[in-house]
Amino acid sequence: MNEPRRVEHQMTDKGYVPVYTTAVVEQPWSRYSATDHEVWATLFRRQRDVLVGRASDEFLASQEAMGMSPDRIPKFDDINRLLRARTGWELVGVEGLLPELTFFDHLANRRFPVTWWIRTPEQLDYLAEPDLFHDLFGHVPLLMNPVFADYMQAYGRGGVKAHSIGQDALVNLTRLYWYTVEFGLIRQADGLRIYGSGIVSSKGESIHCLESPAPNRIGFDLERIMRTRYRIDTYQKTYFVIDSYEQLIDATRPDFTPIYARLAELESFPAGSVQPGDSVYHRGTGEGWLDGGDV
Ligand code: HBI
Ligand code: FE
Repeated sequence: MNEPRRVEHQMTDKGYVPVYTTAVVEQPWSRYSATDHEVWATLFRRQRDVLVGRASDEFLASQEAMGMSPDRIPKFDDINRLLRARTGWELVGVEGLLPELTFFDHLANRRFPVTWWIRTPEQLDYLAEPDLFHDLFGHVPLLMNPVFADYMQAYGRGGVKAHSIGQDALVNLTRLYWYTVEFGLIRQADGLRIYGSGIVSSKGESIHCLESPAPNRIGFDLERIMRTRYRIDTYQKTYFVIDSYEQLIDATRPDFTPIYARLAELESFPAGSVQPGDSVYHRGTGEGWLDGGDV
């Protein structure tokens, strides 16, 4: 069970891309190896050590409320009993990255797709696709929070709609997901804290995003974020800060169609830029930034 079944890749005109499989699969819990459980335990302990004091109170409390521990890989069935009762969400096992529309449709129906396999010991520090640890440890806990749970469903519904509008709308919406769900920060009375899943599953970025002088830290602004390109292969150059999870759900109430139309006429912003009108918590020094590569 060590070698997770990789998502098949094929050569296309866009290069070597993963061929998405949309199948929903049962979590093969009894077939996880001792090594799989050890990888979970190692990553869980390492991340909890770095996240206490850095992750949002809500994130840490939700993980504990779910009974997540380093002892073993959690069972989707156990989590689903809790999650369905709390916010009506459930986890579904998948092979890996899904086509965007399939992914949005799951979220729109309060189903969060969780990759069934966990990375190998050799991939402890980085792997390109979301594995079980990234999804289960990173994304699932905040689905216990009713407001964030509503935001995730609203995002899914928005994604299904953006998919029918076109690629530009999808790019705008994906940036919103990237700078909130994956790499978002939240302001607490005792300082800035992490809630983004891409950060909480990475030891280095959990420290970098709050303590390095390099990145910008800027207050949440919906259209500013939807115009801002991001990085896939390095730490983010800019982190956006919400005041509350309610701010996210409030931002997704209006119909985005006129926003997409307005943004289609405007230039996008480089990932590391600071714009007039930004509410700047910290203007980054930019040290270590790579040029190019913003998407
Ligand atoms: N598929 N399984 C899975 N998990 C994701 O987080 C995911 C995805 N497909 C597409 C995707 N995320 C992003 O492109 C979203 O912005 C849609
Ligand atoms: Fe993710």
